[in-house]
Amino acid sequence: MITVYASGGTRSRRVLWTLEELGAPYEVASVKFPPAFRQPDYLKINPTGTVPAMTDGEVLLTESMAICEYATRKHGGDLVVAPDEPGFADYLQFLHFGESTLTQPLVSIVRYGLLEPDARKSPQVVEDARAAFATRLKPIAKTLADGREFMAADRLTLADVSVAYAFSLAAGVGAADLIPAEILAYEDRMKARPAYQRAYAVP
Ligand SMILES: N[C@@H](CCC(=O)N[C@@H](CS)C(=O)NCC(=O)O)C(=O)O
Repeated sequence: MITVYASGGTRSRRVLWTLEELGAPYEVASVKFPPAFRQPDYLKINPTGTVPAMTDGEVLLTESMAICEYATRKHGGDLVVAPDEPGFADYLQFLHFGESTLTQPLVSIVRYGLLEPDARKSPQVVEDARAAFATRLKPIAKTLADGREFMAADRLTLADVSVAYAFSLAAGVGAADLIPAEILAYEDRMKARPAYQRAYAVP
């Protein structure tokens, strides 16, 4: 049985959304956020203190998209795209872009705009991060400009799970104003999915 160590509003949402789409059995272990300060015993499971983490028997994974891929490969389902399918390159690009490029400026906003004590907050870092996020939305808008419903392969894939989380985080950190209408329409399509709603409702 998969156990997901999760905190509401975090990248745990990607994992829960994937598991809900797959209909895979899992249990949630709630972790108080930020874990390193509010739940130090969690460091015995994940020494980096980040969420999500996943255990499945002896297996431990601590990268959200690795957990999503693990669950998909283990439980079947068409959330991954094979090399011989149309959309494989877009799938790979946005699977990684969502975490490595799109989410990163938002992390700076979380830290230097919200979490740090006032003396360490930095309006300059937040401004720079907002600008970076706005720039990094451009490849998404360009890709969606052909009228596609999903990021790749004409169906929901882990590429959507990866990028859509960034939009929900942007809303949570006051950066939704940077997201153009066509991307918000895409996000609305994701939000309309019952599995998304079940996953994002987990506190
Ligand atoms: N690349 C990792 C990043 C994990 C991560 O940084 N999670 C954040 C919450 S969304 C966290 O736990 N931050 C607390 C900390 O860095 O101490 C993933 O995709 O799972």
